Amino acid sequence: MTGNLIEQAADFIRENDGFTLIAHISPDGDTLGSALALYGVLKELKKDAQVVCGNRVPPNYVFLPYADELLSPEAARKLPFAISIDCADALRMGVSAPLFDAAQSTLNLDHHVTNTAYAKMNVVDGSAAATGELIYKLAMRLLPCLTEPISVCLYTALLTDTGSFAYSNTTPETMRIAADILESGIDTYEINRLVYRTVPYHKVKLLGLALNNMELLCGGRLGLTAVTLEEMRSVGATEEDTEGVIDYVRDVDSVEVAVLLREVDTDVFKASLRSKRYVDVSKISRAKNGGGHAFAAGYTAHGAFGEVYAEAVRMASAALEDEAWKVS
Ligand SMILES: [Mn+2]
Repeated sequence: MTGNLIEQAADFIRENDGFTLIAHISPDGDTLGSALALYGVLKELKKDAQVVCGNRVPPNYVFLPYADELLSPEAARKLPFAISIDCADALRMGVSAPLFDAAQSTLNLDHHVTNTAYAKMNVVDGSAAATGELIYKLAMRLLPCLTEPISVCLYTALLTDTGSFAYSNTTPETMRIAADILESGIDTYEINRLVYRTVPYHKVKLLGLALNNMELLCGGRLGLTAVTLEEMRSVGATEEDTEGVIDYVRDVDSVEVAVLLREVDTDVFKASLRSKRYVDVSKISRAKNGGGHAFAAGYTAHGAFGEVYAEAVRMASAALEDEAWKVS
C-alpha cells in the first residue's frame, strides 16, 4: 500500500482530538495489540482517547499494557472521532458499532482483503500480515520512537496474526517491522510464554473433546470437528476456549480444508475455516456473509446442528473439487 494512505491516517490523528478506538468482537492478539498500541501512541501525543470492545479481554491478553483501561461500549464516552481496528466489516464492531456510527468522522484501519470500506477514511492493506503493521507505520510517523508498552502491544499483534511468524502472510516487511520493534528491548520470551504457554486445564480438556469429535471426509482432505454448548459446559469451558482447536484439525497430514463449528447460542454456530495450500476459504465464508482471508476465514450459521454441519460439509467438499475456489 502507498505511504500516502498511512500519511492521511496520521493527519487524521494529528489534526483531531477525542478518539474512540474500537477492537472487534471475540478479540484476538492483533485487534487488542493494535488498538492498545494506538492508544499508547495517542497518550504520548496527549490526545483524549478510549479503547472499547464488545467482549472482555481474554485471559492470555490481560498482560498487555493498557489492557486494564479497555472499556465496554456501555461505559464509553461519546467522542467525536472513531477508529475501527482490524474490523473487516461494520458487524465486527458488535455492540461498539453505535459509537462508530455516532462519530462525526471515522477511520477504518485493517488488513483483511474482504474489508467492506465502511468508514469515511479506509486504510486497508491486504498485504499486511497484521493490522499491527499499519499501527507500527502510523506510530513511526507520529512519535520520535516506540515506547516499551507500545512495542509489547505491536509485537503481540504481529506474533499472533502470523502464528509466530510462520504463516504464509509473513513477509520480509513483517520481519523488518518485528526486528525494529525488538530494538526497544522487549522480553519476547515472556510474551510468548504468556500468549501461548499459559493454558487453563479446562481448555486442554475441551481440546480433548473437540479432537475426539473430529472426522475426516473427502478422502481425508476435509477435516471437521464441532463442539456444542453442552460439551463446553461439561468441562467448564466457554466459546473462547475453542481458540486454537482448528489448528490441530488443519495440521492432520491429509487435510487441505479444516472446519470447526462451535455452538455460541441455541441453534447458532460460528464456523472457523482454514486451508493449507490451494483452497480459498474466504470464498466459502463470503457465500455465508462471513469474512476473512484465503487461508483463514469464518462465518455464522443458524439452524439445527445437523443442518449446519451438513451445509459446512457440502460447501467445503465443493470448494475442494471446484477450480473456482482455488487461491488465485
Ligand atoms: Mn488481524
